[in-house]
Amino acid sequence: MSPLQQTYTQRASSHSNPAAKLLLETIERKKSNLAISVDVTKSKDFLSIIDNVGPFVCLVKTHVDIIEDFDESLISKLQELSSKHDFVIFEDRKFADIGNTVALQYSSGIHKIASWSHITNAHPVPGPSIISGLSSVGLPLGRGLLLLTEMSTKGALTTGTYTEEAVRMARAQRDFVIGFIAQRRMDYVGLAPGQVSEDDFLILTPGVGLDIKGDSMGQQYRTPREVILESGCDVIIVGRGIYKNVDDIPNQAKRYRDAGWEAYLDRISSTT
Ligand code: 5BU
Repeated sequence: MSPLQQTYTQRASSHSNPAAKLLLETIERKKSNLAISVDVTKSKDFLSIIDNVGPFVCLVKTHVDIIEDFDESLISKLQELSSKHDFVIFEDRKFADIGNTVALQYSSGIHKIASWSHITNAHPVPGPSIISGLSSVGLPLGRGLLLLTEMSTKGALTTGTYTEEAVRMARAQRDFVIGFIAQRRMDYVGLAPGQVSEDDFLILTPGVGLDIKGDSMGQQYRTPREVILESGCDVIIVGRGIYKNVDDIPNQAKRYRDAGWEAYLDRISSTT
């Protein structure tokens, strides 16, 4: 059965990767397919936003390298919030180097991403060795990887055969690759017409906004309805749309959570 016809819970039971299972179960438990992207530079703001949106999100997406006053205690505080509010952690590191280097970047340095981030992501541009390198560190820890097969920005080069080859790479390493950062479902990409897909990849989608269509630096926004119902994606990733007005953060989080969940319920009822 296509992932489009299944509930998040049904899909959780067929995933063997612990990070994928955890995310799908969290989505259903919290009735939220909303991920917050917390792109702020001060630890205090970072933790405060997460504590405020925690009840409404299934996942918190981080860019730890932009935090100016980073130290290890930030990670313990993030983990405490993850237990308090029941959300999954995704460091949006976008690895893009040879296998040996990405394994070191993932495990070591100041951030030691693999030790705390359930999910991370990588550009497929170096070829399958980037997956093997990251998998050598992440798989024993029960982590999951998303490949970037499409980007939300104007003029992105992630199209055509690049996207197709990336999906092929993912199919070959299904134990660690749990899905894609993309703008639509990827299960059928690269298959011959009529060929049935056995895949259930998670699709996490940035470039989501309810009020504006983009920013001044090439970002493009679509609504939760377009992303979840029309394009069949699984998780909406929202950043500034939620936290740009500091006094309204919980309200905006709730608004995006409701819009994402309603679009999912409509999708399930229209395909079953
Ligand atoms: P925004 O404030 O909702 O525009 O933030 C979007 C986030 O998603 C930001 O952290 C980006 O780094 C991230 N992102 C994106 O916007 N588009 C992409 O194609 C990818 C990541 Br990949």
